[in-house]
Amino acid sequence: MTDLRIALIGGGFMGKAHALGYVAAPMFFSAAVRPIRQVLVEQTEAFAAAQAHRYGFERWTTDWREVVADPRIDAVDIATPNDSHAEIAIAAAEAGKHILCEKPLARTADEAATMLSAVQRAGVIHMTAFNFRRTPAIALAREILDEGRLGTIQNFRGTYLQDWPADPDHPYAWRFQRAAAGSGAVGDIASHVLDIARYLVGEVSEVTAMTRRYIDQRPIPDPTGGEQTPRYGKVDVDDEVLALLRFEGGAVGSLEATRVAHGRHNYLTFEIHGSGGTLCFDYEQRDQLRVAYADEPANRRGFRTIYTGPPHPYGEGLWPGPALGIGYGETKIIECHEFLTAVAEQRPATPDFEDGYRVARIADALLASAETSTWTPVAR
Ligand code: NAI
Ligand code: SOE
Repeated sequence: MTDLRIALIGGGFMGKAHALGYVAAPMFFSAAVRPIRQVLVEQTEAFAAAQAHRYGFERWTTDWREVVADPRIDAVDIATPNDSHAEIAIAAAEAGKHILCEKPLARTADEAATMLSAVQRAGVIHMTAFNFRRTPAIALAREILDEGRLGTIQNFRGTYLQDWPADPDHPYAWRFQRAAAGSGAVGDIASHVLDIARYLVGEVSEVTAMTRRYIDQRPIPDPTGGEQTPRYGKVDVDDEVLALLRFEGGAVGSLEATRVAHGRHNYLTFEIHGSGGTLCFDYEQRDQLRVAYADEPANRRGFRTIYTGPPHPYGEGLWPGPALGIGYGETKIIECHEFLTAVAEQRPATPDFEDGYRVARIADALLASAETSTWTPVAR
């Protein structure tokens, strides 16, 4: 079996998730290649060493450029904040490395376009880490839609409501800075809803949106832990986006994404209405997909709940009983398996940088519409 030697750049939240993916993918699914956790890159020697030991990487460094140029590396996994995705991905593509890059692919669609061009020129495998579409219940929704019994798709209603920074005293971080993140809820969490909307319904042609920022500054953590008067960082991105969508296929839709909905922790949901029925999903009940078919007898019509398990997408590799449950980690394990398999089979991965670029185009249109308060076409 061929080894795939991986460099992981960024050892934070996603560094952990991706490392788990590489460890566990061969445990859950038939391995097409053997992922080797070769090198972990972080910003300081101490943290790089600590995370390399924790996540089982053979070596570590603070210089991603050295790693990307290293002939001993086959694939680069980008798990850094949004502002470094493009530079690293373009260098990795030019060095002939396959790439798994976290979402959002970039801070803007134009930046994403440079990444897409680089990987297309290089002919490497490329993937954007929209992992939620790997939730078995969401992949099952895709299967049900392909069967056609839901008829003509009329409406997509998507939400992503969180409250992790709803407290104004939540510390300042890169996600609150346009220069580092590109946008706030739009790129950080609405991007997931947009990937699911494209995956299940199709391309978005036009949007009208509004954005809001409720918290304009946040305390800058004091590394010394001193008691001096806290300093504050200016927040220059959105906390919330509300939008109406038009799809190229004729459906319409709505999207809400916010970071300040107290009590909503990871409320990623969709509801799809077709002429033949409805699909409902709530990530906080992620092993369940609810479906209602219009052609049921009148006295039997209503929602049924399907609990995903062995007969459903990815079931052959996950846990052996329905409703044993999957977590966030399994979505990353499945995602890493898809990346490894695409590389082994030398075929495009999904979702790829084209998908990441398309989502970025919609995100740009949402932000532009919020500025002009007009319906805004999504550039191709
Ligand atoms: P984080 O802040 O927890 O970790 C980022 C790490 O990257 C930090 O440890 C930082 O030191 C390191 N880093 C920054 N610049 C670097 C450089 N030049 N070289 C090496 N290391 C560098 O951030 P988090 O939450 O892991 O987010 C990383 C990316 O993953 C973002 O693009 C974010 O949007 C995405 N993300 C995706 C999720 C998903 O569900 N798909 C979930 C959370 C984050
Ligand atoms: C914060 O909103 C965050 O970590 C996002 O960055 C991720 O993409 C999402 O999966 C979980 O929440």
